[in-house]
Amino acid sequence: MKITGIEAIPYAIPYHHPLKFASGAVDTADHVLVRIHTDEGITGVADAPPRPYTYGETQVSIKNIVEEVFAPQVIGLDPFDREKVHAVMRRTINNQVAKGTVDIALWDLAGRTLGRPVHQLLGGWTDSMRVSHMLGFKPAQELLDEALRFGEEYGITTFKLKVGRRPLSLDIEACHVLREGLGADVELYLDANRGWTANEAMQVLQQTDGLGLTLLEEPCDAKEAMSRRRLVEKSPIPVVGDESVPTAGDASRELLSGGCNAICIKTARSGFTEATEILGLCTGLGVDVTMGNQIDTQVGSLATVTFGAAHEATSRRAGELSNFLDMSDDLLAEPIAIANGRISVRDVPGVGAEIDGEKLSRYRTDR
Ligand code: MUC
Ligand code: MG
Repeated sequence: MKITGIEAIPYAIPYHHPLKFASGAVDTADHVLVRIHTDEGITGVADAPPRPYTYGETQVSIKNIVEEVFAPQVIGLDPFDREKVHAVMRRTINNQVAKGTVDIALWDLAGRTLGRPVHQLLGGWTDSMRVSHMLGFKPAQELLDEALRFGEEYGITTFKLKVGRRPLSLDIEACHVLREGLGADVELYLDANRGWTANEAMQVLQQTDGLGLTLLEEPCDAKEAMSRRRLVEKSPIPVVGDESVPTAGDASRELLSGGCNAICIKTARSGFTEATEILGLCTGLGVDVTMGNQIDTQVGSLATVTFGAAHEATSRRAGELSNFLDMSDDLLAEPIAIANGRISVRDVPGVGAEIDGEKLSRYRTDR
């Protein structure tokens, strides 16, 4: 079997509810759909969400790196020789989302060729994941209304609150209002996207003491190594590395240097192959993992469920899987359903992301 072509198709789908967070905001899914074609007529597909404020990649850079740099060196390889494709991609530094998307498309291709769901090829642990919903910047009462609505409509009982605002009182108030309004049984955790200093994060932890928050993600820039290490040592809850740990090397550096003591795995930037390496590091070291969301479409969210449900360690916590609900539309032919707070894997060959051709024609921006 041989790879005969790779397409990187830019498209844009507006959000009806933009998401705001400390490092940026999203009001349009200006993503890239990657399709890997083969001489057997089987095609693998995956979605790339550009996040310039997180990794420096843009829609244009992802399209170019995939089509102009990777494709010429990868065409002709057997898609099952994944390590050879990775050797090609390793020759270009960074560009994690472009690389992760190619990797997921290869796994999709493998599943479709073998006639097996990729969640089984990866591990086959379970058939669904509990959903955590991400709450962006909003006044405290609106955050509570949104959380209550998601609890009622979808059965979601875990919420990640975007924080990292100044004055700190904005986020501290939001934590108190959410806990008061949602009750003790709902899980709440924080993600500051590097918005604070380590010392500010410490103040927030002190002033939210007793609220039962479970995790604190990227409180400050991981490059502020000394103060961040002090925070990790003193924090009563795990400090999660997210954008500081896109690769297995980054994860080991941050864990070993005390920059974090839990890891957020995102398939959008690590693919399934590097996500497996990161997961192995974490389980080996006894470190908790979360399945994060790169503000993914339904195509991307399906990839996260596929990886998360495949392993025991990634299924323990709720995965961040519901941002697509804020989009006005999607490319997935059969929409994802959230029932009783859970999303199921698809028991079809591959990852299960069948693309609606008419919608792709409508939203693609290159024609
Ligand atoms: C997250 O967990 O940080 C926001 C920026 C980004 O790159 O991902 C999102 C969610
Ligand atoms: Mg994060």
